[in-house]
Formats: sequence, C-alpha cells, structure tokens
Amino acid sequence: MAQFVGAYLAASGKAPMHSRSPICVSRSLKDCPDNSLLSRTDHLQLPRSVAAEVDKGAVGDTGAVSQDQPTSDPSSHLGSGDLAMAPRTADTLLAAAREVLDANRSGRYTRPSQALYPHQWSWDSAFIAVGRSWHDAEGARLELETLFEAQWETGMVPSIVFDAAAPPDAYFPGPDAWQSERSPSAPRGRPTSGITQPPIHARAALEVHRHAPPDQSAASLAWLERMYPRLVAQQRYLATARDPRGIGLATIVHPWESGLDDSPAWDRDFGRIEVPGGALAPYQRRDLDHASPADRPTDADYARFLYLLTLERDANYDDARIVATSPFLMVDPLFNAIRLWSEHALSEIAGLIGADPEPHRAAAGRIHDALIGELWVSRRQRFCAWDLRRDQREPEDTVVSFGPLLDPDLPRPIVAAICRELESPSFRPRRGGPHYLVPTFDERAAGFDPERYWRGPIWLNTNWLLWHGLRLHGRSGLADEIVASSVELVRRSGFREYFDPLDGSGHGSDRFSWSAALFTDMVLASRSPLTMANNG
Ligand code: 2M8
Repeated sequence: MAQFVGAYLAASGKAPMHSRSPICVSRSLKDCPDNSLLSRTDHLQLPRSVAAEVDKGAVGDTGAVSQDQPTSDPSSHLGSGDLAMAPRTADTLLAAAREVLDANRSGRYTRPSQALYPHQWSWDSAFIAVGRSWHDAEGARLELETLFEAQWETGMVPSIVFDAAAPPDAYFPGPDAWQSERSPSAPRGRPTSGITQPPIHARAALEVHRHAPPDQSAASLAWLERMYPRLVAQQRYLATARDPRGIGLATIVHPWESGLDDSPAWDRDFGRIEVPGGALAPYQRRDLDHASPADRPTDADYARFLYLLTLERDANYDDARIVATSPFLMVDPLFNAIRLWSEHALSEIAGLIGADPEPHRAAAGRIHDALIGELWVSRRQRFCAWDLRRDQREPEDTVVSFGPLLDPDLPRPIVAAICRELESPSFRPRRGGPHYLVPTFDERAAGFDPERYWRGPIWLNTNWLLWHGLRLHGRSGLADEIVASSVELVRRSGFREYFDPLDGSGHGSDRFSWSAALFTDMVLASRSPLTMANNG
C-alpha cells in the first residue's frame, strides 16, 4: 500500500493529480481558481478562534497563497492535497471537526446535527464512532453501545432512537408517528423508528477497536466481546427476516433503510407508489424549518415515505407481513455490500475474542455469490438495485452500484468496470474548472441535481466507503483523489451535510457530525502508515 498520496505519486511516476483531474489539489494554492476563499472562513462556520487559525494556517503558515514553491514540510502526509501545504490548516480543521463532534454530543450519543436531526441515527452513530475513536476511544465505544441498547429482540437495529430530551416537534416523523411500541419486539420505554439502516456497525466496531490506545486495549477487547453477540444478531436478522426466500441478499422495505433516501436508484419503483387520498393525517415537514426546500426531498417523495411508514406501522412492524405486502421491496447493492464488509469484520472480531470466524466467512461468501449472481448486470457492466416486487433490475447509474467494491473478493474484471465508470465523465467530468468527487448520481443523467439530497451531491460517507473499497483492490490513486477532494470540500465549505459536485458549495445541515467524523478518519488514516497497512 502506498504510504501517502505524494509518496505514491512520486514513486509511481504518475503525473501530479491536478494535471490528471480538474479538482483543486495542486501543489500551490495559487493555482486554485477560488483562492480568495482561503483567507475567508465565515462560510465555514467555525468557532472564531479556530477560524483565525485556519486563516493563519492557509495563508501565513506556509505562505502557500503568496509563494510559488511547494511546501517541503516532511510532516505533511497528504502529499498533493492542499493540506499538504498547510499542515497547520489540517490540524486546525481536525480540531474544528472534534469541536463539531463534541458540540453535537448529547450525553451518551451524538446527534447528526443539532437542529435537523436531534436524535440518535443508526449508521450516523457508526460513522461518528469511527471518527471519535481517534481522540476519545471510550466515548466511541459508548456511542455504539448506546445505540445497541435500543436493538429490537428480532436483532434489528432501528434507524432512529428517539431522545426524550429533544423538543417533541423537533423532528418529523417522531415517536408519535412511528409508535414502535406496537411491536412486541421493540425495546420497552425506548421509542424508536420501526425500520433499520445499513449494517455498518461491525466494521465500525472493529475500526474503533483498532484505534484504541494501548492502555485501553483490554477495555476495548472486553467491549468487543460484549458487542459481538449483538452485532451477530443484527446480521442474522438481515439474513433471515429480510431474506425469507433465501436468495442471500437482504431486502429493504423503505428507502430510508438504504440511508440514501431519495436516490434515483429506485425512482422507477418508488415513483410509482400512489398515496391514496386520506391515507395520511395532516402533517408539517419539520426538515424544511432547517434546510432549503431545494436541498431536501420533494413533497411528493416525502408523502410516499410517510405512506410506507403508515403501512409498516399498521402491520405492527411484523417483518413477515411487511415483506409479503410492502409496495416497496428493494435489494440494494450498497446495503448488501456493507453487510458483506461487516461479516468480514465480524470474522476478524471473532478471531480477536476467541470465537469461530468461519460462520462469518461463510456468510460473506454467500453474499458475494448472490451479489454477483443476482445484481451484476453484465449488459450494463454495473451492479443494479433489484426491485423484487416487479422483478426488475433498475438501470439508474448511481453510487449504490459502486458499493460492491467493499467485497475483497470481487473479481478483477468487475473491479475494473467499476473503476472505469468512476473515472468516466459521468462521475469525473473533465471540464476544466474545479471538480469534486464522487457525485451520488451520473452527472450526465437527465435527473441529476447537484443540490438535492441524494440525487447528485457528494456525501462524505459514500466517499469514505468508496475510499475503503478502492484501497481494498489496490486502487490507491483514485482512493487518494477521493480523500483530497473530500478535504478540499471541507476546507472550502465546512462540515456541511453534503456538497455540490460542480462548485463545491455546502448544502443541507451545517456542522454535520458524520462529515466531521469521516473527514477526521480519512485525514488521520492517511497520515498513519500503520492504519493504511492494516486496513481491509
Ligand atoms: C437522512 O434520513 C432521515 C430519515 O432517516 C431524514 O431525511 O430525515 C439520510 O441522509 C440518512 O442517511 C441519515 O442517516 C439521516 C440522519 O443524518 O438523515
């Protein structure tokens, strides 16, 4: 594994990144078309002391804006990324990330954002734990443990655990809409949603353990032992209740379960769902109090989300009934690739705590076979979501198609096809101005929208997943570009929920927890040869 971006490029004799791609990762910040931003940090919404440091770091510390020569600072490990020239800027942004994570912490867990998402979300907490583990291993362990305290008896980890301390009308749909107490499997006295999210938690637990300082290794191992049966139960739930036909792939019964809610990946199916008149009680969207309507899902999609919720609630969250009747029944390649990646993590965890890794390897093998057998559409050279209701493979070219890179055993020709697509004008246009990676939807598709939620913008969690997947297959050049681009987006726009791939502007919530957490992880892991070498 190449140690660092710069070292990798030098050793491989490849051209510097900025000459291969228009993203602004040049050795000299003056090459960046928008370097005026470097001395203005208002848009970053950082605490004043931190903002002053960023300005000092970007301009004064290395002289990167006013001088031509590149930095020769040997402590810089991002190589050709902007932060290589301003290591103090990197450190300052890391400090700002930590400040965001601390400010969003509420007792034993971290809110995705203070206003828009004031409860505990499932995969957010997993990403947050990974980021937090670099400076607070104990807090990271608590984050995941708190989430799993609300695990259902079926093994399902709910997508949201409601915080009684949040104002009742802070988020909609809240506990009164979900009524999780209707299910005998839901935890008593802990209102949650009635659906799940991608099972990234076993992988997150392993990462958290890897980051534990030596004086905490015993406590961390004991924690892994406590978490292991819960993580196994989560995976078993998906392999059984969500796969009654035994195809080897778990189905999702609501787009919210994918985490990529209004992704075009399931447009053809989801868009056909008609909400019968009178099916929904009058409601007020709270998300629009905190974010621009142009950024969020449309009203029509929101009504469909709520309609599916109502059907699931009316079935008392009985999995067999829902899988048999839900109008939305989708097999998502990204969701299942994450499941597979977590099975590999469980096999490593089993090895660490003296359990048997074999069942996890076998489970990962079954998912691998089904991913390739059922979701790889060779005519399109792409993994496609599978609408089980209509038995259709969805043709949309979205980021979910790249998810199977997380499978370490993915055949080389398939890896090559995915990388070709990632490097194609659909996901990495060469248009001469600044450009950022990786949009969540084909930039050339008719429905591409650079601002609307999961219909085009860049998210740091999908970047983080792709970064891992690419490194698993030795594609470190592209992986490094994704890190450099993520860093640049944060430097320009702060820890926003997501980013416009065309101009790098930030959208959705600000001070968004997983952006802070995964920025931290990508930067610190890129600095640490040990972590890079261990990964996978
Ligand atoms: C978004 O989803 C929630 C519903 O669960 C929402 O739109 O209200 C998604 O981005 C999801 O992936 C994320 O976990 C959640 C909280 O950040 O927000």
